[in-house]
Amino acid sequence: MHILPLLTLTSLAASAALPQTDGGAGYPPACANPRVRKSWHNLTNPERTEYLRAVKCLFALPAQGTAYFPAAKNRHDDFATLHINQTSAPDPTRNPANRGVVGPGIHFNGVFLPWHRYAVWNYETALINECGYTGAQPYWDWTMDTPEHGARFNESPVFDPVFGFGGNGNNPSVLPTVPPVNGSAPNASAPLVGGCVTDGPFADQTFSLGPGYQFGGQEGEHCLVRNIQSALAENTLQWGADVLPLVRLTEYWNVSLGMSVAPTGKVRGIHGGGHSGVNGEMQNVWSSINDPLFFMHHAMIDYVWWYWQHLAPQNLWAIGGPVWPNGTGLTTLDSPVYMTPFVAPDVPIRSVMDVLNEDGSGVLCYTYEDAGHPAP
Ligand SMILES: *[C@@H]1O[C@H](CO)[C@@H](O)[C@H](O)[C@H]1NC(C)=O
Ligand SMILES: *[C@@H]1O[C@H](CO)[C@@H](O)[C@H](O)[C@H]1NC(C)=O
Ligand SMILES: *[C@@H]1O[C@H](CO)[C@@H](O)[C@H](O)[C@H]1NC(C)=O
Ligand SMILES: *[C@@H]1O[C@H](CO)[C@@H](O)[C@H](O)[C@H]1NC(C)=O
Ligand SMILES: *[C@@H]1O[C@H](CO)[C@@H](O)[C@H](O)[C@H]1NC(C)=O
Ligand SMILES: *[C@@H]1O[C@H](CO)[C@@H](O)[C@H](O)[C@H]1NC(C)=O
Ligand SMILES: [Cu+2]
Repeated sequence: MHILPLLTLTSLAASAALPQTDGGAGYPPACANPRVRKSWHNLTNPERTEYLRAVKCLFALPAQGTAYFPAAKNRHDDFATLHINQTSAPDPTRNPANRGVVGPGIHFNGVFLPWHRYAVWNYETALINECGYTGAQPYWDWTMDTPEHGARFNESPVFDPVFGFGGNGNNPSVLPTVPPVNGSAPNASAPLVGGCVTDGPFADQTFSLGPGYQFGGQEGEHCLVRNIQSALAENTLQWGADVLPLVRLTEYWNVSLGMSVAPTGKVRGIHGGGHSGVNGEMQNVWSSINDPLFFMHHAMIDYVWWYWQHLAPQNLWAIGGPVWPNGTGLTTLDSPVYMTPFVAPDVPIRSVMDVLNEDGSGVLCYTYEDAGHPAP
């Protein structure tokens, strides 16, 4: 059985659930023509090629934030610098000259989902406005790459060398330097990373931000590293066993935290499962955003939040959780989402709650094609 009635837009329109009329096709006036995000599994090969072309275009455009982060070389790097800067690093060994924020951060707190939603939206906007991309941001429905669907994670179409993002690193014994970290950061001495990716569109791409919280310089340019962990991913990313227990939770903060600390008691939630499943750069809490798969994964995380937001009327505007990962402060709809100055204006969380902007006060305009999985 599938959850079509509650979640497809056609049924929303048919049931007159939308508050205002006539933005066309039942969409609200402020969002008459939403971007419709589809599962990568369901894109045609020409659609996949077009997305990959646009991502490569961002790598070819100059950075706009070099006044703040001189090591940024291209437009893709601009997003990396913001994520690194916004990721909390209470580490006294961090070089003060390039440490970025030592603050509440964007993980394990209430702004985690809104920040990443707004980041993906701005990335999608850059693909469209700066690279002429004709589609919407796809999402990586990794539940399709698990035994639940008779599939293997490492055989996901996202790893295709021609119509995907390329595959695994080629040298799993290589352990690039990752700065020592404490707290909730990855265990740097664990064998987390493999080798440079050698096929696909990003095999020759070099990165000047990261690894870790470094804003360039120390490590020089480095390759894209992956070390796919299929067993971990397959055990963490199934719809029935992992997503449903999460979306059955009824409080925003429980859902948000549950993305990283699984309600099932497993070591990782679906957020960590995607990052650690790809591994390498994707495993890095700061510089995972270098891997273009970051945006595919976070679109799926956003899909799950969006899905939950539409499971009950009170969910759409539900917010909460601490400001600091240590539990201090309370996140509200007025809490800021930082994206300035070279990606997008800062907005309050309330501006990114409703992806269809039904009340006209927000900044987003997109929706998801439902993945067609069983309802909770
Ligand atoms: C980096 O983080 C610091 C600390 O919060 C902040 O003051 C600064 O504006 C950020 N820089 C950019 C370019 O976002
Ligand atoms: C990391 O934690 C260990 C164990 O608590 C401690 O000995 C070390 O000084 C910490 N390092 C940093 C950089 O905070
Ligand atoms: C970190 O990883 C190493 C290598 O796998 C392991 O020996 C060590 O126990 C781990 N430390 C923690 C704190 O998990
Ligand atoms: C949310 O999580 C907290 C802490 O685990 C728990 O006490 C509370 O009952 C949960 N709320 C719901 C509605 O599940
Ligand atoms: C949490 O972190 C903030 C910022 O470092 C600090 O001011 C506050 O005292 C901490 N709260 C607790 C309960 O540790
Ligand atoms: C994706 O394709 C599969 C197989 O063709 C189909 O069953 C499913 O309904 C499609 N999903 C969406 C969201 O279109
Ligand atoms: Cu992040």
